[in-house]
Amino acid sequence: PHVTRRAEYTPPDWQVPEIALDFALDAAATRVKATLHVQRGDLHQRPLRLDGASQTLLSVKVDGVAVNDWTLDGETLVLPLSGSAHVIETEVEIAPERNTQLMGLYASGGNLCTQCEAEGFRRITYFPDRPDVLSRYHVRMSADKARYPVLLANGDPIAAGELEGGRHWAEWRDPFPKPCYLFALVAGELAVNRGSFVTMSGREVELGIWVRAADIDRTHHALDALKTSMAWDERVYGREYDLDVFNIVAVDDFNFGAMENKGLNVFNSRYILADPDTATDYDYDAIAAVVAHEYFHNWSGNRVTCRDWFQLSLKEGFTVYRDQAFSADQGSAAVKRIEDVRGLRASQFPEDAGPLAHPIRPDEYQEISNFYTATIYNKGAEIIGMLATILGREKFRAGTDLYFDRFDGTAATCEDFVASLEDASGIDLTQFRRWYGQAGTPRVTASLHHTEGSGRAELVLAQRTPPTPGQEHKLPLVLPLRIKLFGAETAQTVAPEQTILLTDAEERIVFEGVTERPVLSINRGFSAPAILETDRTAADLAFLGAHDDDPFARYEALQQLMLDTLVAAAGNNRADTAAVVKAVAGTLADATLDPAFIAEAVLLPSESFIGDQMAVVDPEAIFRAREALRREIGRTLEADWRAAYDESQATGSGYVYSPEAKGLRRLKSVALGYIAASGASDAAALAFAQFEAADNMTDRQSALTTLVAGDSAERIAALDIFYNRYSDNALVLDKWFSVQAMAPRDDTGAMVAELLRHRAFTLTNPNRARALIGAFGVNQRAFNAVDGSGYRLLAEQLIALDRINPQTAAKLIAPLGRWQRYDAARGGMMRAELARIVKTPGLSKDMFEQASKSLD
Ligand code: BAL
Ligand code: ZN
Repeated sequence: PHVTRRAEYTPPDWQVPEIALDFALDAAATRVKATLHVQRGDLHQRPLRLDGASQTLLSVKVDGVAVNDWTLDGETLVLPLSGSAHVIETEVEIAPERNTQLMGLYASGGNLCTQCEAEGFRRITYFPDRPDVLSRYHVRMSADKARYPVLLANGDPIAAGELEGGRHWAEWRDPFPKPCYLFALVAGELAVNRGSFVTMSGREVELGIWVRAADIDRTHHALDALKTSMAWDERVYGREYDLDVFNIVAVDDFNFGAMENKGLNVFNSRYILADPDTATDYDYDAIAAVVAHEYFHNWSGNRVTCRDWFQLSLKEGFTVYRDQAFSADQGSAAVKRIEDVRGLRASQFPEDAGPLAHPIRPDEYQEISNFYTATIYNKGAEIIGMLATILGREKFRAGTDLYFDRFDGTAATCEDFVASLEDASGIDLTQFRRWYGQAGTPRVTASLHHTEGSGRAELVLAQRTPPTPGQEHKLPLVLPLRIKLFGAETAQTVAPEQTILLTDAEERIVFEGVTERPVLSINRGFSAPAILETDRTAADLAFLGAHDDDPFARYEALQQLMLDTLVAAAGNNRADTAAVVKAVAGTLADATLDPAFIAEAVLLPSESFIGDQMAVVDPEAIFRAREALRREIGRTLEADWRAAYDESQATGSGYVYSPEAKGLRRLKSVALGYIAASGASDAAALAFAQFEAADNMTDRQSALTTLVAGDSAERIAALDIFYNRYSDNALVLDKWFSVQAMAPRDDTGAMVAELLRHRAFTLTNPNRARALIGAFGVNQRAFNAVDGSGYRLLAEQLIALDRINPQTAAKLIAPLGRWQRYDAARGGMMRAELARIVKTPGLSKDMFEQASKSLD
């Protein structure tokens, strides 16, 4: 397979400052005429090479004259040119309705839309498909007016008119030079929810959210989120929107969550459509976060783009950092941090510890689509967060201002970003740069020594990053660790919070004036994306769980206490479950705490996170230990759970989307889960009553999830009612599939096999595929069934999906790559399935890269 390497980057031979595109749109056969104004780069004699894929070339002209001296090198169009500037015209034909990969121009729900990042534009027309070729776009579209009454593209609309034969046309011009991955068009029958936003310099921007007419009432939350995002980016980063219109279109078939095309974001409908009856609080939050994320890309991604795809985290890590800060500002920052860290641990830490580990700035790839990963996005965001911590708010802002000023209108690198921060702050980031090139999660050990009566305490910190594929030896990283010491007796501060920059393999920090036994609070706020190993006792953790004044650290102490207990129990070692029950009781009873925080803090760590702590993952033992502890917490505190349930229910009735109301619903759902775990005889009836009375999807789905975990008659009834009520709503049906695929049941594997044959299941819709197959893959116990049936099921589905949509298929392979973490029997069966995938004839390069690397 062809490998692209970062070290081999060379600037483009030809630039294309202007491009005009003329689309004669039709689902079966679309004609695309492209006019490229090309300019030769530095002195060279090389021909013009235009990337292409899956299209039929009809004609080529150079400076107005038809030519036939072109050749195809694979699918690349090679044109010998003599001068320094030429006009190249090509005409091609493409077939949107046969495009199941959902890259390039494709059909979704009767409409036509595009997805070009990373390399989809070459499936539309011949072009140098690389992010450092920036062009001004002029786009003309014509189409059947009845079928495609709305014609949208990037930039501003400039003209429109009628044609014979029931067709019409529209022209759009985008004044900002952009790489082709940011090109977009949409044609279809769409209704619009319009709004407007006045920017900080007083310009009025027309906003539009375009969806099918039946969904228009589900667009208000997204429109509000867009306006809030625009104001936030002005306030926090000084960034103003730059076009007169900003459009968002929702489509049902989409590989990503959404796409930041200039002035015309195209979204997966799950990140636009919401009303209380169909969307959970989690969905509402995710919609606001993704709307913000794509909007923020207008600066961190579009105005300043990436030089090459190795720099992907330049825009993605930074933009995730920005959207996380935005979301934190909309409600409980502590809960948001807890959710983000939980997500990082669920998806990125395992990636960093497995066969697909890569640095946030990778060195090579076979297929760039495989690098839209939790590492590039979420670890990338953590690395920006550490830079913000090290620089402090003002210097960080000065650094981002300098970065935007310096690189506006250009394609930049991660190094450009770091150098801007360094220049603006005067802080040397030489060693920090290692984060960009080194994969793997660092492990930090911390032990605190104190001799009674000495007045001194010494903290010994050490860091080590385990080897990852291709990187045997790791260097020490810069780890900003926010640290504080509490007195074990008085719970007073004995050493105020400070941020220690751990830069060496081992360091010692001395604290003076320590008058009582200190307890260490470390990595407060999760200030560095590391795995911490400390010598804190269960009593210390319980103490911090009750007293730490950093909410994240408080949560973390409780999680560590639970984790230690569960790992011990799963390994058949002595486990002090009573300490966990007591800590949960104390948290639940603490009236000073926000219900949203309580709900997160009393949840046990996930089965997979427990597995990540074990030398060999034992999925059955983990499941049993966790269920037993859930039962104990449920039973011992049953009265408290009922009180919390009733209180949340009473205070939270009548649907409102606000941080307070969300917190109460969350606590209610967690309480319901524990009441059910207690084995109480009325639990199913209680859940079913909630299910039936719910005036919102959060309550309805949480009741369904609780019922699906048990064996009551209400389980089947609720599943049927849910299905029938929402059978015409694809996004809600996705939930119906997911809830069953994630169920902690003995028969989940068999259920999933049956659901694959359900008439509403299809592999052609990525959301549906992810809802069932993706959800099953992260159900640790069901997927790792001892007979290997889970592995076989996933491999078969991945092979089938790869023929339809390689990009989406390849993203679902990760669970099979965890074979090194399991016993020999399971590991052998996982490897056998990976080997079967690799040997499949006609496999995509997406899947080949992921499956073959996963075998190593
Ligand atoms: N750029 C791909 C989708 C996103 O990260 O916004
Ligand atoms: Zn992004």
